[in-house]
Amino acid sequence: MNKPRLTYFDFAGSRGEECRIALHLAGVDFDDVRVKTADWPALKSTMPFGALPVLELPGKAALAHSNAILVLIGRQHGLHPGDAFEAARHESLMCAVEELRHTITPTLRITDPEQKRAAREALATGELATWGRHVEMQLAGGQGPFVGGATLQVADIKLYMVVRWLTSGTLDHVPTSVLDHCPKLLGVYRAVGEHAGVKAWMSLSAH
Ligand SMILES: N[C@@H](CCC(=O)N[C@@H](CS)C(=O)NCC(=O)O)C(=O)O
Repeated sequence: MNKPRLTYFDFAGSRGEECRIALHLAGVDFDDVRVKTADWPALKSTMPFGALPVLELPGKAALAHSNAILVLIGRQHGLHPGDAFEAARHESLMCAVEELRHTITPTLRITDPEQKRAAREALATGELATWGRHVEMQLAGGQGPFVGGATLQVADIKLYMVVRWLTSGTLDHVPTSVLDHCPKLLGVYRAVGEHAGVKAWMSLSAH
């Protein structure tokens, strides 16, 4: 291996896509390895924590957990705050995204349609709404449009990806308006989506 390798599933979303966008914005030439679902069982036990994404850098051990990967890329390429407290503030938002995903994941496995509806409706009016309020309060003091002000950093990518998912309508019974009470957060989402580098990645990866 002579260049960085990012391994994730073969779709343009969630934790893996966050890392791909960060690598792209950082200008890193990387191998974008996309694992087919059928190949995953054989690979799972070879990954540091049995999950993806995983980043490999020449001469280093494989690195798992999306936030650790994002922070590393951010630190190495100017996409994460240099100030320790400001960095921790960004990381706390990134942790909040992971916590939220862990709240949602069990509802992805519900097969009974009525149970799923009940769980998702409760999620939308409960944990999702509360999560949005908490994030909004964290963003309240900032100038925007990004978490740290005028410059996009890895925490913005993390928030973008989860807001895109939650407001896309693909999560059955979660209305696309679920975060309408969070104008600052939606502002981060819009600003990331309009960022030239992010748009460039989207058009590249659409092919
Ligand atoms: N905390 C980890 C969670 C990783 C995770 O759960 N990844 C999912 C895909 S988004 C996965 O690998 N699922 C397949 C499996 O666990 O077998 C992270 O942030 O990277």
